[in-house]
Amino acid sequence: MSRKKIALIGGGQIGGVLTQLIAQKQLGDVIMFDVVEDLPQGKTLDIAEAAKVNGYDVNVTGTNSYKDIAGSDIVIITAGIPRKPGMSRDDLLVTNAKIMKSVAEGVKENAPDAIVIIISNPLDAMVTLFKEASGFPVNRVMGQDGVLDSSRFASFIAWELGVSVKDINALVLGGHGDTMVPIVRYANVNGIPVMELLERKYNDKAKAEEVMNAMVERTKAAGGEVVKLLKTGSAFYSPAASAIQMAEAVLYDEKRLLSTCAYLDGEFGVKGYYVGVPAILGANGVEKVVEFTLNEEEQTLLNNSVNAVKKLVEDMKRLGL
Ligand code: A3D
Repeated sequence: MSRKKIALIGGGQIGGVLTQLIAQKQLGDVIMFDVVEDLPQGKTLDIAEAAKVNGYDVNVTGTNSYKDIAGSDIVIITAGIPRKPGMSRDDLLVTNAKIMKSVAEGVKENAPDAIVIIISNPLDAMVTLFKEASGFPVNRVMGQDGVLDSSRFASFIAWELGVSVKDINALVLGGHGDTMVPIVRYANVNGIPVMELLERKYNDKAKAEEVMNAMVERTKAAGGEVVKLLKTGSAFYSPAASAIQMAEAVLYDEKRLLSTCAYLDGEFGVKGYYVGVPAILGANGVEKVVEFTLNEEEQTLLNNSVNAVKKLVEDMKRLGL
């Protein structure tokens, strides 16, 4: 069996960590594309030269030509600018939409059969734009948001309860913005509801709710918290790790049920938009969006988040992007 080929479009902070993870996990050969001359060549040369020490045996190369991504099985896109302190993801719309259009053309022309995972922000709008500009079928175009947002939520719960994060199940739905929806009702520690554990810890229902609300708000603002501390860019280790989990689900046909920015065709009452929902990821990309019953409050919050995504998509159209 020949090795898989993974193209990374964007060789910045996230692109670098993606390359390292792919090499260390030996998921396939990496071709890193960037518009900046010599950057992808230099970054991949550095990582390739650690192969002996790290014990990996895949090819890691860089390019400024889309032709070199031909035959890629998976394309992961991080091209675009990240946030600076004080910016929202939506502030990146105009710049990154122009970049995403050119990326869609390059991928469509040179890797027409690839499964595409997008990370560039504002995420839901960029995934929509890629799908429209490339004409790829919806199962082969997805965005990474919920894996990271859910991981952040799980981390806060684990730290609060003093248990391993491996035992936390926590799901975040909706658009990858300030309106995202952490689902409190189903957050659990190996099946035990988190709310019950908090109530027992504090022996006080109101205090437990207050602590949970703080974790929900921290999850929603978690990307901004990192931006504020870094001052020069946004999170890059955790977004890369999250996209790799999705790529592994596709490469190994794992049928993982992961929170994914996926195209909705009526599920959760949403039609024609990309939003974060639970979906089964396997060899065919997004194989199925998995619906479950939301209570009234959760549905209202999700609708609110979908409206924020709709607004961005409309803004893109209005601006002719
Ligand atoms: P950064 O380190 O700036 O890397 C972006 C790279 O894109 C740079 O190397 C650029 O040269 C390159 N680039 C610019 N224009 C093009 C183009 N036309 N074609 C190819 N490459 C191009 O940013 P980063 O890696 O930190 O972040 C990348 C994107 O991911 C940003 O839009 C972030 O906002 C976004 N991001 C998303 C998440 C999610 O969870 C969804 C988390 C963190 C960051």
